[in-house]
Amino acid sequence: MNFHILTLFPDMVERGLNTSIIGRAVGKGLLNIETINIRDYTLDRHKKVDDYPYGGGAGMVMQAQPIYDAWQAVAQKIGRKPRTVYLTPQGNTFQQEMAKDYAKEEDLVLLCGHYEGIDERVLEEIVTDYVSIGDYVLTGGELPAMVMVDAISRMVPGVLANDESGTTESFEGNLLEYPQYSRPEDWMGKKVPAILLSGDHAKVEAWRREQSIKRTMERRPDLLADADLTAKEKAMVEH
Ligand code: 6GU
Repeated sequence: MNFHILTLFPDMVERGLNTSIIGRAVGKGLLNIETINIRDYTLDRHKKVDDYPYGGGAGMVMQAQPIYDAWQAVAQKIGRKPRTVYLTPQGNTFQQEMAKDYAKEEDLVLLCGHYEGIDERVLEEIVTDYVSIGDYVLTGGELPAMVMVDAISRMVPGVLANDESGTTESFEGNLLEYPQYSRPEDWMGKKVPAILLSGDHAKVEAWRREQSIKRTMERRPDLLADADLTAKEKAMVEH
């Protein structure tokens, strides 16, 4: 999968995404992460990419021309109009299901804004999806773009090793993950639950399932409405 990230701060994005599992997947050729510096496309002789908002008001607005030309360079390279996400607090809140859906794309453009926003006319021309990562305001779209690349990439086949697999974890079936333990068996007098040492795989699975449901009830009861529960589990949750 190819990510094309349009940004005024390519070094921030590059440094954030070249480590750990994502860095390994790039090394393996499963992912390509290309940053495009919007400033490289300005036709302004002072390399300016923003200007005052018509109608007045605080801050600066990113101009249409450099963004459109940077996006066109990507479209030309891949030979078609790519799905194009604008990262904005005004977008749809990013969810695990959206990460899975974006992971099916061969190419994805992520447009990072700064200042007070981007000239609406270029957004109308190139943006297919408006995405936010939550209800708070950040100074730019770079961190949200990195969040999206991480969440999408781990859904691309081959990016996670088998033992990192995404099937038994938080948000699968809208349940939170069960608690995990590793050595030692006793840490500061706190014991690992005995069932996990029993070697009885069926009992371990049943315990983990119960813990997932309990944890979701306590921490994210809002998820339970859409959780994949058996009739028996639903009855338990309701009592
Ligand atoms: Cl996508 N951008 C900005 N600037 N702030 C945000 C956001 C995006 N999502 C949440 N806050």
